[in-house]
This record gives sequence, C-alpha cells and structure tokens, in this order.
Amino acid sequence: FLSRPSEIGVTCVGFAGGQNKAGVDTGPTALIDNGLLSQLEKDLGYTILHDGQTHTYTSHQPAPEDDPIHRGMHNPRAVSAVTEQLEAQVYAQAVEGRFALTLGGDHSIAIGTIAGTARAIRERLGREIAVIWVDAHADINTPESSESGHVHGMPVAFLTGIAREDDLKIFGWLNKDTPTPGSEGYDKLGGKVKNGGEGTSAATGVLSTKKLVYIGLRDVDRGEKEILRKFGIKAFSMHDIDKWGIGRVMELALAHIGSDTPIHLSFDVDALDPQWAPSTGTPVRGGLTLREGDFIAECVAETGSLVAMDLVEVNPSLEIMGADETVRAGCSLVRCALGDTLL
Ligand code: Z70
Ligand code: MN
Ligand code: MN
Ligand code: MN
Repeated sequence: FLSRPSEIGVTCVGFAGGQNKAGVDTGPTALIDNGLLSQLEKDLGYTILHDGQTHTYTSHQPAPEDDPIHRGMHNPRAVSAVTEQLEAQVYAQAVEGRFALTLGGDHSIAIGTIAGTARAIRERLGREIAVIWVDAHADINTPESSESGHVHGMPVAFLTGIAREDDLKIFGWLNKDTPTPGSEGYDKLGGKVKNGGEGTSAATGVLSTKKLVYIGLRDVDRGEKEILRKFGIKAFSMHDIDKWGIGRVMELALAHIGSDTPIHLSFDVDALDPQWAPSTGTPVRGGLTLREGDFIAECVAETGSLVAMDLVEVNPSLEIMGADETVRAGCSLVRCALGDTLL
C-alpha cells in the first residue's frame, strides 16, 4: 500500500532543552559531517531534501527567565514551542510522500516528529501510524511520575495522551484534536474513565498505546513500569532479547503492529551498548550490539512500511574519545533503516 519513497525530507533539530547536558544540539551537524546525507544520496540513490540548516528555533523559544518550572518540568514552554514548529516541518515532508528523517537533538523532539507523521499519514492515507521506540529508556513518565523533570523522559506520555497539559502555552497544540481532560468520560489526565477492556486502561492522544512497541529497554523508572502495565503497552526489554534473540523479538514486535501499518521508528542511540555509543547523555550498560541495532532497522525497512525515523541523543561533546564511534553507529542505523544492507 506504500511505494518506496524516492525522496527523503531531512530535518535537523539542534535542541537540548529536554534534558540537562549541553552538546546534544550538535548531534545533527556531527552526523552530517560524517557523510550521512551523501551516503543516502550517492550510495542509496535517494533524493535528499534538506534546507542545509540545523534548526535551533531560537526565535520561537521563550527566554529562560520566562520559562519557569511547571508541574516539575524544566523548560516546558521551550520544548512545546520547538516541537510545535517541528511538527509542522515533519508533517510537510510526510504529507508529500517523502520519508521524514529527523536528526536530534534530545528525545523530547519526538513529541513533534511523531505528531507530524501521524497527522500527515492520517491525511494522506487515512491511516493510524504505529511507533517502534528503540531505547534503553521508556520515556513515558508523566510530569508527576518523573523524578528528573526532564521532558526527554516524557514524550511518549504526551503523545499517547497518558499525560495531558491544560496550559495552552505548553503542549496545548498537541491536544487540540483530542478530548478535553475532565470532559465526559475522561479523567483529569485525559485517560478514559471506563476500562479499555482486557483489564487495561485507555488513553487518547495522537498515538494509540496499542500501536506502540518498545525494544531495548533496561532502565525504566518505577512509575513508568506502572504506566506500561496499566495501559498494556508492548515492550521488549534486553531480558527478552537475551531470552528470545533479536530475530524472534523483531517477528513479535512487527506482528504486534500488524502488516500494512505505516511505521515511525524513533531510535535513541542510547539503546546501543556504550561500547558502540558512549557519547550520549545517559549511557546504560548491557545494551544492544551495533549489529542488533542495525538488524532492528533492517527488519523495519524490510516491511516496506517505514515512513519516518528519528535518530536522537547523539552527544559528541560527551566521552569525546568515543564521539566518532557514536556518530558512525548513528549513521549506520539510519542507512540500515533506509534499506542499505538489504539485498
Ligand atoms: C529517566 C527520566 C532518559 C534518555 C534519559 C531517564 C530518561 N527515566 N531518556 N536519557 N534518552 O529522566 O525520566
Ligand atoms: Mn529516549
Ligand atoms: Mn534513552
Ligand atoms: Mn534525563
């Protein structure tokens, strides 16, 4: 139902405000300087549409003194402003049938990319997207469950509607087409009051909790585990990968999504073991090998249903000795997702 896109629309997002370590904003430049876009163009034959900029959206962001902590979140208005702009950019690529590739930046930017892909695919194909979230972390904290206040640990909660925000300056744009919290049948966070069946709760957002699959988890907060259980979200941890092997895990993950479903792949480079990707804000040992990461991307490419990808959390200023290796690993993941290693 999808033809292989011949064009890739690239968006570079130099944003670090979803967490507290400087340098992740230079991730896109490092990936491009390593030759990523020319590899996709020359080796893989894609037409690249890129404005040549790494967007920092500075004119859209409030000054730090105008962005105080809200519900424990750091820089909430800045994250909201950046992701709102990014949503429109990714939408504009995907609605034209281009593959939407976004280079981050910290993972909070997925609020914008996934919302943009979801809107474009709904409009262009009348379909709901699925998301494969590859990460050491679940990034599904609500502002209240978060211990850090970093919004890069919350994007999935906002996208699924598990977390809601009433302040129009903060993610108001994200909720405009979904039910108002507190309205009939919905609780204060926008979750459905009634049981969603099979003993799990339901939420409404731009992404359905049923169309979400995690791979690579190994550092999940207590509150997040509760959320995953409550909403019955499909997750394959490193334990599952050790137990079943990455081949079986990918079969199960793709079976959960179902065939003929447009897929957005959101890949946090910290899913890889620090041996291959040390230059990232929150490295966690016991992760994916580079080959397993590439294999995940290849399997998703093989479905022919991949419409968008994020590559995030590459921070070349951390573990400088390993920065090159981390950047090369990131480039490899993107090339694999675009079919490089398929025969
Ligand atoms: C933790 C939090 C996180 C990435 C760290 C960590 C989240 N659960 N995500 N690094 N990429 O702060 O909510
Ligand atoms: Mn992440
Ligand atoms: Mn992570
Ligand atoms: Mn954090």
